[in-house]
Amino acid sequence: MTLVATHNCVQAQAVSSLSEASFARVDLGDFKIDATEVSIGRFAQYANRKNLITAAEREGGGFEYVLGWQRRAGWTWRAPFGKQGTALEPAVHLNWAEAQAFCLDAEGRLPTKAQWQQAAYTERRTSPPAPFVKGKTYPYPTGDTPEGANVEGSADGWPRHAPVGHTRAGVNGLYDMGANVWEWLADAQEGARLTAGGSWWYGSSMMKVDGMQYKPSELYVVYVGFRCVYQ
Ligand SMILES: [Ca+2]
Repeated sequence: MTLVATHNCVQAQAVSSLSEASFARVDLGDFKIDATEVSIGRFAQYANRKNLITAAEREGGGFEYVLGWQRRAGWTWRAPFGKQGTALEPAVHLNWAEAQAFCLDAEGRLPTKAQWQQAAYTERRTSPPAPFVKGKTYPYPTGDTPEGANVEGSADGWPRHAPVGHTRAGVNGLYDMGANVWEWLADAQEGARLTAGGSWWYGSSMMKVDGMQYKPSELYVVYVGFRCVYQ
């Protein structure tokens, strides 16, 4: 199967668990969007083809926040917490330009705020499964409540990030638009780029639309990943 054959630099064990679900796109009419955050396995295909060395790899490792930003040696998109990640974990420790370059290579782009907001909160499917209602706008990407998302703490089953597509599907059948990892958006403001959805490090309030935050576009940290949109 060609999909698996191209994952030559991912551990054999990880390759076998890279499901095609992490490549799925949802058609929202005006645009399509990845059903999940971009996974390590998917990013590996691209990075290996491009012989890509990311800023986190070049500069000594990505960051986590412990009473301030602290660099962690060896923490990269391949090894989000310092040891090899599995193929379905979200790709993190990537700055805005690295995320956008991936999407452009896939013939897409990072979502605009308007696109991401529409996808995350307003149900567009013709016949969505219960409890979702076509045309309804929800406060959370999970629906009326944040239940089912991977937020702070381990009560949700995930003390840190979850593999993509493993939490409960939310509005428009999308996974982890709320929490798991923040997602880079296209919108810029004085050297910063917007991020949306919150993460496993935050509570559920950051999943709401007003939880979006601008972050320095050069930032590469364990809490921020991305997904792409396609025309
Ligand atoms: Ca997310």
